[in-house]
Parts: sequence; C-alpha cells; structure tokens
Amino acid sequence: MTITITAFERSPDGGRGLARDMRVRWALEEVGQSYEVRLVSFKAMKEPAHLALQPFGQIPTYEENDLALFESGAIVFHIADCHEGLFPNDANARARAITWMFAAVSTMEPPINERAVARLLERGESWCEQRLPIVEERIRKRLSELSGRLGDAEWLDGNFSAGDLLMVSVLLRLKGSELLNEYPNLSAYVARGEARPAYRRAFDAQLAVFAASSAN
Ligand SMILES: N[C@@H](CCC(=O)N[C@@H](CS)C(=O)NCC(=O)O)C(=O)O
Repeated sequence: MTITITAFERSPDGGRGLARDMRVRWALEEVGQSYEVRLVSFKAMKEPAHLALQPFGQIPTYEENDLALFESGAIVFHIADCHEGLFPNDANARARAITWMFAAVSTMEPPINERAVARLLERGESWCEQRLPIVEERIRKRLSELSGRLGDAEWLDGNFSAGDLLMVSVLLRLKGSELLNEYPNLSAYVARGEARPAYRRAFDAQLAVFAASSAN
C-alpha cells in the first residue's frame, strides 16, 4: 500500500511541527505505516490539481490507492480505523476515543486557532489589542474544563488513543504560552505526547523538510 500525504514545501511555522500534516505523520508513525510526502507551495495549493484533492486549497491531503481524503481529523480517523494501535478494541471505549477526536478539533481547536490567526494576521488591526484577550479568555475556559477532566490521568480515557493524538496536536499550538502553563497537568500531558517515539519520528521528518527548504 502506498500512502502519499501533502505538506508545506516551506512551513510558515519554521519547522516547529505545528502544521497539520504533523498529526497525520504522527498517526502513521504510531501504527507503523510508511508514507511518502508530496511538498506543495502556497501557489500550488490553490491550483486545480490540489483543489481536486482539497477543496479549500490547504494541506494535508492523504492518498491511498484510489482513495483521496482531506481534513486532518478524518485522515487520522481513517488511519486509526485501518490499523491496530490508535483505537481501543472495546466498542464503547472506541466510541469515546472518537468523541475525544471531535472534542479536539471542534471544541478545543477553534478558539486556539483564532488566537493564532489574531497573532499572525490581525496584529496590525486597531481592534486587535481588544480582541486578543477575549479570545484568550475563551481558550482559558476550555483549558480549565479539559484540565478538570484529565485530572491526574495519563491520557484522556485509558490508554493513548487517536483522541489523545489530536488533543495533544491541538494543544501544542499553546506550548510555552502562559495560557498552557497555567494548567500543569495539561502541560505534562502535552509533554507526554511529545515524548512518544512516534511523535519524535514525525517531528524530525517535518523538521528535515524545513531544514532542506531553508538550505536552498
Ligand atoms: N480543518 C483543516 C484545516 C487545514 C489547514 O488549516 N491547513 C493549513 C496548514 S496547517 C493550510 O493549509 N493553510 C494554508 C491556507 O489555508 O492557505 C484540517 O484539519 O485539515
């Protein structure tokens, strides 16, 4: 089986592993599935060939034989569904892992993403200084709720699952920020995710792409 994903030719995050190909790489590494990467420029992402794979002109995409997918959450779901290791065998536990996947991308990620957009793209706007604290308060509320649920547990629901993989991926955007530091159990949770050998392999692979693009 040949799997090809897409990633930024030159990631704007400077190789920090915050682009969403990282969560797909991580999932593939967790299940021991090899993959190829097709690098795309910002220009190519908006051209018909890529739009046929990703209607919003973004990365990542995933191709496996005649199957083409987009949306990192759906891609991670597919990988977890097709291989051992990212979903528990018990049906109820599996349903709960899927619930955490959705919680990551639909409850936690939107305000965290809004903060990134505000900091990157809205800095010059007159209203940015007023807006940022509002967005950060929304994030703080969600972090507080998540922190309360995680408590002293290692992972969100028993063993590490695709739910943790997506949740850690989403929280990583806050790494080193005061926001995340306010919740030591969440900081430790993120660090546990980053310490997984599969995460390290995925991180190193995306960093190698950035390093190569910087050398040119
Ligand atoms: N919901 C999508 C979001 C994809 C996304 O925002 N991709 C970013 C990189 S992390 C991108 O391609 N940005 C460039 C653009 O939107 O032009 C997913 O999870 O796959």
